[in-house]
Amino acid sequence: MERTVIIVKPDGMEKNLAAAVLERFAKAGLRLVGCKMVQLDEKVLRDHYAHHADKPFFPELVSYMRSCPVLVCILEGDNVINRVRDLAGPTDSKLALKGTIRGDMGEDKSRNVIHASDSPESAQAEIRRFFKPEEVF
Ligand code: 3AN
Repeated sequence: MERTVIIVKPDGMEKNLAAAVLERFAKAGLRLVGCKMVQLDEKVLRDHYAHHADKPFFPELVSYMRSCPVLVCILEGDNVINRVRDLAGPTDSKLALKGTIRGDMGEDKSRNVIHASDSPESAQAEIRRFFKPEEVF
């Protein structure tokens, strides 16, 4: 069994899409083993997006992710990291196929509804970054 982290981003929260997003994962048979609403701060976002620190969109990305509370969840299932990324669709919502979360609910590269861990190493780091051990079930 593998675990992954998803974040319903500010555009998803503002559009009240959190339940619709979680329903897609539930219908795919993935189990929720952690879930909380949190206001992310600059420190945790700089850590989370460290691989984008030198990109021109980095300051905007950090301020966007701080613009309202988000929903951070851990999902569990076989091959869950790849399955969740397939259900999410590619980063640019405009390129995402209908039927994917980003294709159906996203707008562009930044307002793309969710974050999803991209590897087992990222998933482990993100579980530790966003959750205390007692918040994971
Ligand atoms: P993904 O979220 O699909 O794994 P990453 O890790 O490449 O994509 O990017 C992380 C986040 O950085 C994206 N979800 C998006 O919010 C933002 N981002 C990535 N590329 C761009 C871009 N070219 N312009 C604006 N924001 C971007």
